[in-house]
Amino acid sequence: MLVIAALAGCAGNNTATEGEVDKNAGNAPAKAEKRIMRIGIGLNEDHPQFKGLEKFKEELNKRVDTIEVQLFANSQLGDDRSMMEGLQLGTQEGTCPSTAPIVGFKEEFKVFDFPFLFPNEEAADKILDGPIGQELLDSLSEVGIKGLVYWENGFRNLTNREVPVRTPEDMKGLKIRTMENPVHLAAFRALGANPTPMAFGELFTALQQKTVDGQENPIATIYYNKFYEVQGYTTLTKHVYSPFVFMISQKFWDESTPEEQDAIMEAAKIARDYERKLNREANQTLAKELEKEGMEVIELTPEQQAAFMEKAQTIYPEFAKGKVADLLERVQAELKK
Ligand code: KDG
Repeated sequence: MLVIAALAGCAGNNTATEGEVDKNAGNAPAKAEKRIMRIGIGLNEDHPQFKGLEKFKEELNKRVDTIEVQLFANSQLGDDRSMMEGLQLGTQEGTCPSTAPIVGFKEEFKVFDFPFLFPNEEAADKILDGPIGQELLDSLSEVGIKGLVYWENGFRNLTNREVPVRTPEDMKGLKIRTMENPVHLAAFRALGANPTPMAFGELFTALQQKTVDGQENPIATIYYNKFYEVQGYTTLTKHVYSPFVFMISQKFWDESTPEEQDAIMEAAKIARDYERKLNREANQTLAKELEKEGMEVIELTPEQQAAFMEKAQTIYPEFAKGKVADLLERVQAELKK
């Protein structure tokens, strides 16, 4: 409790004053204090996610001069879960996690974890940018978080150190790091692997020290985080589409003026379109670069991919329950239209 109280105490200090106001005290009117918006992510500065945040900062600066955005990559402010807790406490203002770790805060986000749900990015955009996606973003307010918009992480693929995986049988016994999410863990167990949850910031070292044999992430992350230095094979399983949620603390949002709120939302949307474009280009082009770095990149035949789909989807009944089942049905119905 003491730690929480101390952290919450710091939160009130998130303002900065522009210029040397003190020297002019009594002469010129003091310039308005800027509120600081600290945004942290797990990925690094090369990833489209960080470029998207830079775009957000630029666009926000064009619109208001009362907010100073500060960006932190490489889990400098913590992992996805602890950063979201920071948003709730008001000790950090923004972050952009994959939806998978959000299920610890709002179970309904599990709907995006069902393997092989979205056939392509456009189908994902349709759901995420439509009423279902909005409903889920709005529900975050109940846990002290303002969900702004969805950005893209992308279709996840398997990498591992030693086996050219082409069938679920090839994964037998492989120790695979997943995000902290029960649906992902179950799906990898169903595929025959030995999954273990871990924060992203610990992953490279775990691969290097062989604590785990493999992991799963979109191509852009595999490339920009240099996983090719410690992994031999990428199999293009595309087993799940990971959205990012760009989110800020409800406290920061509520303390913003209507003008600032409009500016935050507009900048977040412009940055979303920019980030998705960069990310799609990266996910299209970087497989070749992985090969140049010495990785074998395995493209599955439709039959091979169907074998992964069949096994992974056996977990649907276990997790399609209650509110999650209703959402899943609505997503599936919408995708059929
Ligand atoms: O910046 C986002 C990352 O923290 C994380 O969500 C990336 O997909 C990810 C993973 O595998 O943890």
